[in-house]
Amino acid sequence: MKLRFSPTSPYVRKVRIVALEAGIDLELIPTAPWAPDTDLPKDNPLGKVPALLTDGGEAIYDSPVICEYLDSQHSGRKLIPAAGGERWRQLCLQALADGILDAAVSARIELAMRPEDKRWPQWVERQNAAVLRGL
Ligand SMILES: N[C@@H](CCC(=O)N[C@@H](CS)C(=O)NCC(=O)O)C(=O)O
Repeated sequence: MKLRFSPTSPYVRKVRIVALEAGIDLELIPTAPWAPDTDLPKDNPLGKVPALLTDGGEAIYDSPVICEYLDSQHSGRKLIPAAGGERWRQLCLQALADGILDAAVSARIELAMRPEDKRWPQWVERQNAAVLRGL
Protein backbone atom coordinates (compact mmCIF):
# COMPACT_ATOMS: atom_id res chain seq x y z
CA MET A 1 0.00 0.00 0.00
CA LYS A 2 1.12 3.53 -0.70
CA LEU A 3 0.46 6.65 1.30
CA ARG A 4 0.53 10.11 -0.22
CA PHE A 5 2.02 12.07 2.61
CA SER A 6 3.52 15.32 3.75
CA PRO A 7 5.94 15.20 6.72
CA THR A 8 4.27 18.17 8.44
CA SER A 9 0.71 16.81 8.39
CA PRO A 10 -0.60 15.68 11.78
CA TYR A 11 -3.31 13.62 10.04
CA VAL A 12 -0.58 11.75 8.17
CA ARG A 13 1.22 11.15 11.46
CA LYS A 14 -1.94 9.65 12.96
CA VAL A 15 -2.33 7.28 9.98
CA ARG A 16 1.32 6.24 10.15
CA ILE A 17 0.99 5.41 13.86
CA VAL A 18 -2.04 3.22 13.11
CA ALA A 19 -0.06 1.47 10.33
CA LEU A 20 2.82 0.86 12.75
CA GLU A 21 0.48 -0.50 15.42
CA ALA A 22 -1.14 -2.75 12.81
CA GLY A 23 2.22 -3.97 11.49
CA ILE A 24 1.49 -2.65 7.98
CA ASP A 25 4.28 -1.27 5.79
CA LEU A 26 3.34 1.81 3.83
CA GLU A 27 5.30 3.06 0.86
CA LEU A 28 5.45 6.81 1.31
CA ILE A 29 4.84 9.09 -1.66
CA PRO A 30 5.95 12.65 -0.82
CA THR A 31 3.17 15.04 -1.77
CA ALA A 32 2.94 18.82 -1.40
CA PRO A 33 -0.81 19.48 -1.16
CA TRP A 34 -0.43 23.27 -1.43
CA ALA A 35 1.73 23.20 -4.58
CA PRO A 36 -0.28 24.74 -7.45
CA ASP A 37 0.75 21.96 -9.86
CA THR A 38 0.08 19.02 -7.50
CA ASP A 39 -1.64 15.98 -9.02
CA LEU A 40 -3.09 15.05 -5.60
CA PRO A 41 -6.73 15.76 -6.67
CA LYS A 42 -6.58 12.73 -8.97
CA ASP A 43 -6.41 10.59 -5.79
CA ASN A 44 -8.38 12.88 -3.46
CA PRO A 45 -10.70 15.45 -5.06
CA LEU A 46 -10.43 17.48 -1.84
CA GLY A 47 -6.70 17.94 -2.52
CA LYS A 48 -5.64 16.85 0.98
CA VAL A 49 -3.15 14.42 2.45
CA PRO A 50 -3.22 11.73 3.63
CA ALA A 51 -4.52 9.65 0.71
CA LEU A 52 -4.00 5.89 0.74
CA LEU A 53 -3.58 3.89 -2.46
CA THR A 54 -4.54 0.25 -1.92
CA ASP A 55 -2.73 -2.62 -3.61
CA GLY A 56 -5.76 -2.85 -5.88
CA GLY A 57 -5.18 0.75 -6.97
CA GLU A 58 -8.16 2.22 -5.11
CA ALA A 59 -7.73 5.61 -3.45
CA ILE A 60 -9.01 5.95 0.12
CA TYR A 61 -9.05 9.31 1.83
CA ASP A 62 -9.87 11.20 4.94
CA SER A 63 -7.69 9.96 7.75
CA PRO A 64 -10.45 8.34 9.88
CA VAL A 65 -11.49 6.24 6.87
CA ILE A 66 -7.86 5.32 6.18
CA CYS A 67 -7.39 4.32 9.84
CA GLU A 68 -10.48 2.13 9.74
CA TYR A 69 -9.31 0.57 6.46
CA LEU A 70 -5.83 -0.19 7.84
CA ASP A 71 -7.40 -1.67 10.96
CA SER A 72 -9.43 -4.02 8.73
CA GLN A 73 -6.26 -5.26 7.01
CA HIS A 74 -4.60 -7.09 9.90
CA SER A 75 -5.52 -10.03 12.11
CA GLY A 76 -4.21 -8.67 15.43
CA ARG A 77 -6.17 -6.88 18.14
CA LYS A 78 -8.31 -4.22 16.51
CA LEU A 79 -7.66 -0.59 17.40
CA ILE A 80 -11.27 0.21 16.50
CA PRO A 81 -13.55 -2.60 17.73
CA ALA A 82 -16.15 -3.78 15.18
CA ALA A 83 -19.12 -3.31 17.53
CA GLY A 84 -20.24 -2.43 21.02
CA GLY A 85 -19.75 0.50 23.32
CA GLU A 86 -15.96 0.46 22.96
CA ARG A 87 -16.29 1.08 19.19
CA TRP A 88 -18.19 4.32 19.80
CA ARG A 89 -15.78 5.35 22.52
CA GLN A 90 -12.81 4.86 20.17
CA LEU A 91 -14.49 6.62 17.25
CA CYS A 92 -15.44 9.51 19.51
CA LEU A 93 -11.85 9.77 20.76
CA GLN A 94 -10.66 9.83 17.18
CA ALA A 95 -13.19 12.56 16.33
CA LEU A 96 -11.90 14.55 19.30
CA ALA A 97 -8.27 14.15 18.14
CA ASP A 98 -9.25 15.08 14.58
CA GLY A 99 -11.14 18.12 15.84
CA ILE A 100 -8.08 19.24 17.79
CA LEU A 101 -6.03 18.88 14.59
CA ASP A 102 -8.65 20.73 12.53
CA ALA A 103 -8.62 23.64 14.98
CA ALA A 104 -4.81 23.73 15.21
CA VAL A 105 -4.38 23.61 11.42
CA SER A 106 -7.03 26.31 10.97
CA ALA A 107 -5.23 28.61 13.45
CA ARG A 108 -1.90 27.88 11.80
CA ILE A 109 -3.24 28.74 8.33
CA GLU A 110 -4.64 32.00 9.67
CA LEU A 111 -1.30 32.98 11.22
CA ALA A 112 1.16 31.59 8.66
CA MET A 113 -0.62 31.92 5.33
CA ARG A 114 -3.21 34.69 5.47
CA PRO A 115 -1.89 38.21 4.77
CA GLU A 116 -1.40 40.06 8.07
CA ASP A 117 -3.98 42.79 7.34
CA LYS A 118 -6.65 40.14 6.69
CA ARG A 119 -6.11 38.08 9.85
CA TRP A 120 -8.94 37.48 12.29
CA PRO A 121 -7.50 37.23 15.83
CA GLN A 122 -10.80 36.12 17.37
CA TRP A 123 -10.84 33.17 14.98
CA VAL A 124 -7.38 32.12 16.13
CA GLU A 125 -8.44 32.50 19.78
CA ARG A 126 -11.53 30.38 19.13
CA GLN A 127 -9.46 27.62 17.50
CA ASN A 128 -6.86 27.69 20.27
CA ALA A 129 -9.60 27.45 22.90
CA ALA A 130 -11.01 24.38 21.11
CA VAL A 131 -7.53 22.79 21.10
CA LEU A 132 -7.14 23.38 24.83
CA ARG A 133 -10.62 22.07 25.68
CA GLY A 134 -10.03 19.05 23.46
CA LEU A 135 -6.71 18.26 25.11
N1 LIG B 1 -10.13 15.67 7.30
C1 LIG B 1 -8.88 15.43 6.63
C2 LIG B 1 -7.95 16.62 6.84
C3 LIG B 1 -6.65 16.50 6.04
C4 LIG B 1 -5.95 17.85 5.89
O1 LIG B 1 -6.50 18.92 6.19
N2 LIG B 1 -4.70 17.79 5.41
C5 LIG B 1 -3.96 19.00 5.16
C6 LIG B 1 -2.49 18.84 5.54
S1 LIG B 1 -2.32 18.86 7.30
C7 LIG B 1 -3.99 19.31 3.67
O2 LIG B 1 -3.67 18.46 2.88
N3 LIG B 1 -4.36 20.57 3.32
C8 LIG B 1 -4.39 21.00 1.97
C9 LIG B 1 -5.60 21.85 1.69
O3 LIG B 1 -6.42 22.09 2.62
O4 LIG B 1 -5.77 22.29 0.54
C10 LIG B 1 -8.27 14.13 7.13
O5 LIG B 1 -8.53 13.76 8.29
O6 LIG B 1 -7.56 13.44 6.35
